[in-house]
Amino acid sequence: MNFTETKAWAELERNVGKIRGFSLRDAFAADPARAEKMTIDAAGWTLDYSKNLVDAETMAALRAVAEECGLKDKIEAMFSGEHINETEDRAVLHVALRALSGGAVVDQGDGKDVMPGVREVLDKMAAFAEQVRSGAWKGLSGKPVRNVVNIGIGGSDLGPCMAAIALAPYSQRSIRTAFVSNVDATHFAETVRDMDPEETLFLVASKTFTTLETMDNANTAREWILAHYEGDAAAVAKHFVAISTAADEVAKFGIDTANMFGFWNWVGGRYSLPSAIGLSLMIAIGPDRFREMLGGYEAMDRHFRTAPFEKNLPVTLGLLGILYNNLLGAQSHAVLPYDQYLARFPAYLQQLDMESNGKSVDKQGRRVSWQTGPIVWGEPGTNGQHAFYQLLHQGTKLVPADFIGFLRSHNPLGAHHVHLMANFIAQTEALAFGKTADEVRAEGAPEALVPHKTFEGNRPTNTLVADELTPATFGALVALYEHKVFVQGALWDVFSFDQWGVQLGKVLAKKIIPELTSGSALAHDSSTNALIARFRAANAAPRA
Ligand code: G6Q
Repeated sequence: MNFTETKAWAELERNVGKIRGFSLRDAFAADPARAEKMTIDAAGWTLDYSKNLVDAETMAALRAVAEECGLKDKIEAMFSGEHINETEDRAVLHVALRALSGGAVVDQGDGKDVMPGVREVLDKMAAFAEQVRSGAWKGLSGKPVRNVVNIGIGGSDLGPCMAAIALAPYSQRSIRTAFVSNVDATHFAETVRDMDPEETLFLVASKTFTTLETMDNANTAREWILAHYEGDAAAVAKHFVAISTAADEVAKFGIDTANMFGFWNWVGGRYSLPSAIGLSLMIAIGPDRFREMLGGYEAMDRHFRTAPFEKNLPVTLGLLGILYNNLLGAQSHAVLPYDQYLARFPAYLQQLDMESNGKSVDKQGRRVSWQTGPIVWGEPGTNGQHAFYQLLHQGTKLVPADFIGFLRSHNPLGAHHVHLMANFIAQTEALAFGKTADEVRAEGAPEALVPHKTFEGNRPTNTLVADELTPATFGALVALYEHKVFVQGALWDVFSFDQWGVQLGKVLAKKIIPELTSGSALAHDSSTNALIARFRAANAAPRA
């Protein structure tokens, strides 16, 4: 059942006038305990959702929608290894990657417990990470590793890249962690330009080991290493390891499969950070910190699975998002981390959310008549304030936003953290309560300027706060958003764990590759033909 078929949704639709007319000013004035009543905690995080356009009745109705849709059973189906990724006939068990304090987790497809494999790979990663960190792992010429370069794209890049930045305060600073993803050679060239090949270790991260971008970058990296060692093929085994599910392809590349870290088809790319795909992160922060991160993930997983809906963080975030997306017409959702270490978190979330729920057919293959996933975007505060917040405060669009902040800073320099957090707190206050025309007038503004200086307010935000950005709170934060995406996909009745929408462009690019470098006849549309012809002409002419 999708959300539109529930009685509770019909009730919400009947009350849409009342919900649209909701006033945060009035609600806070009427109930001094509103913030307290609308604050919930889990896994080191506190969510204050009181600055949303909801009262207790609306929240109860949203939770009733989730109940009617059978959300509880759907959550259980994921955790118990059912093949809920039906279009690929796979279990969805990224939660098993961090279920380290529990017992068996069974893939219902083959009836096997996946946990022995999970633990084995984790131990193998830990042993390898320690070798690299201690300097015991050496390049061909005997030098220890100073540069770890992860080559991967999409799910094999965004998670570890975002996490390596987020957990930099915990990293071993003598080793630089870098990421090459784009097939644009600039990414490789600029990343390695100041690196000594003898001190560089490449992690080729690709579930399939056939992805065009990753294989181009991996081949170029191999040439770069071999050029340095005058073609000595023994260098490949010392300077490359693989993270993949495809042993044959790894061996073909020349990487010793003893130095291959496996994972499984029940781990989706965008959910794979806690798998071997996180090896670059583990080398950076060490196996103990990596396990602390998994502990944070697991704490949020447990909360999601067991907490009643009214106290459940992922469920609450998911339901509020549905209210704005499906009842109040919001097209996008902003994520605004007030922490420089979370600079890449919005980019990571774009894939997590938009690749999961950017679908337009339901599970029966019918075109949906409702909106599915929002456009997710954001930048770290306070930079965003000096850029796009104008639109958030006074624009014509409804943009629900999540503000994410930490009570303590890793860099307690001068008054920086006080200033950062003052802005963090002030923004949600300003968005919620605005400034009336009378308040502007009372400040002595000329009448002509009053409309320009007025803030309507009533702009909804969530505030998420943790004590400090640690591996554990970080893991819990990622799990929180993974499960929020799950909740929304479940209610929209879409398959959140496939990504067929990325295929077509890949297939057409493969067809166009030989066309760009030959003079073959072109049979595309006139625009595509002209673009190809233009590229051919430019590259046929000698470079000025
Ligand atoms: C994520 C997607 C996708 C994938 C990349 C890389 O959920 O599946 O982003 O991670 O296309 O794929 P490989 O790891 O197979 O190279």
